[in-house]
Amino acid sequence: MNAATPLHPDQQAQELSSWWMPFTHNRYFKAHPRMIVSGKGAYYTLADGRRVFDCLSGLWCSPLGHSHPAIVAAIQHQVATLDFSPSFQMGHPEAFTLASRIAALAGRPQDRVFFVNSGSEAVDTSLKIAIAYQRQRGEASRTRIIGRERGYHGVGLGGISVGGIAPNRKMFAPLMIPGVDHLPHTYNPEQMRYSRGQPTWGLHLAEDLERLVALHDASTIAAVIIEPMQGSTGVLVPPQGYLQRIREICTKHGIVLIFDEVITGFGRLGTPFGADFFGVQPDLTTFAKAVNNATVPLGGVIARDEIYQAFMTGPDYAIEFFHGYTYSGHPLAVAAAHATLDVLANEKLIERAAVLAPILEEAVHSLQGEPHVIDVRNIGLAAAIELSPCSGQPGLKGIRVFEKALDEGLLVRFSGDTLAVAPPFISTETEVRDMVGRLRRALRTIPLS
Ligand code: PXG
Ligand code: PLP
Repeated sequence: MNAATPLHPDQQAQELSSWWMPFTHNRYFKAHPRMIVSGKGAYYTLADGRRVFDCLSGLWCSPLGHSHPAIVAAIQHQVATLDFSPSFQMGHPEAFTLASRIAALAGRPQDRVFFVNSGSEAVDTSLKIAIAYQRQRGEASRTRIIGRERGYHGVGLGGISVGGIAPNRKMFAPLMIPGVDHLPHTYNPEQMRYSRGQPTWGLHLAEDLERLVALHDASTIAAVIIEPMQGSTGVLVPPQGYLQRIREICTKHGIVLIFDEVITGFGRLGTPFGADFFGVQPDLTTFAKAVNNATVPLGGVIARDEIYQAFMTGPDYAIEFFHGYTYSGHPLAVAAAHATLDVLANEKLIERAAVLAPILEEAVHSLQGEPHVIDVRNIGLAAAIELSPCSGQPGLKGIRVFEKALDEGLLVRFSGDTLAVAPPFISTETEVRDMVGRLRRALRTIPLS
């Protein structure tokens, strides 16, 4: 079928029925399909020929824009040279050099990098490393993991257990890992509405970690996992000093601190990692998405050298960590990541994200006072706009604004009644301002209800 040829509705329903789509209102979508057929730079082309600005860089993952020629060439070359190679007891050179480059970019060249294929796998891998590390160092009673309310850590069984988004959890209660507890989230609209960057209120919420330590005893707690900035739940920015305080408490009690940097890694805050932006270093860092501009699935965990070393016991011919995926270190994903890191450096795109950040901040906060808008939050090159829900129909306003924005030539992300934007680093200043201008028009055309 030619992607651009519209189908008869009956035929369409038939064509769309087989794919059970992820995180999608399947029935609504299949009745009102929205197809993307190509992408170039900061724009997607839809099946009806419309060109739309990619306001969320794909799903936070394509900051260099789509089909970047250097990345395309690298993948094409790689698939013709070595399309797959096993990574259990074998290796290919570029995976090793990529691991070194990622550790260096994180400013921790001694650290070790474990490759996986998604953020969810990165999270589950980090939890396994944390638990096993505690055992390796003689602290086997440390089995609890502390997550955070409203946290999103992917959809693996570990990730939903430590995550804090109710719909992702409620159906799966019997599968959850035991012993998990959660820190409170830090969002309080009364105290921080329309904050620019980090809110000044909320540092005391870090003390809840001390409360959890007092409740469970440090000897039962292996790790704390948090996103430096909660992206998926709508750009919840940590209060000033909060992450520093979490770090101090973890250090004091021998708790491994995991930063889930699946969204904040590789430049989204205008620094290589969120850890750099906030000046707080974790013990384990998860990454995925932007590591290779999302061209081929890739994720990973960066581990402090001392954590790696704790596993290096026993005979040297024995496997030290029983974990890995068929596609760990996949050659295509690795080649795409090398090309992505080259482009980030050559085109100075992390610096560019830092330059665009205040422009985005200025622009999105100008939406304060527009119809439906009840809060605006931002950090780095990311922002969220909170909409007043339609009475009795949460989520409907989000869909309405999303659809109007599409008519204005914008692909924004909505989750419930929250809109999120995280434009590509290659965007121009005009495109960033124009994105907000179009959003304003969309907001103004939707009836108040
Ligand atoms: N951790 C964090 C912090 C994430 O944001 C994951 C783990 C899971 O990654 P994978 O690759 O398994 O999806 C994520 C993913 C959105 C959105 O619109 C966010 C994510 C994924 C899809 C959409 O906010 N975050
Ligand atoms: N299920 C079966 C039956 C398998 O053989 C494997 C891998 O060999 C897996 C699941 C895991 O697949 P992956 O390594 O791609 O995560």
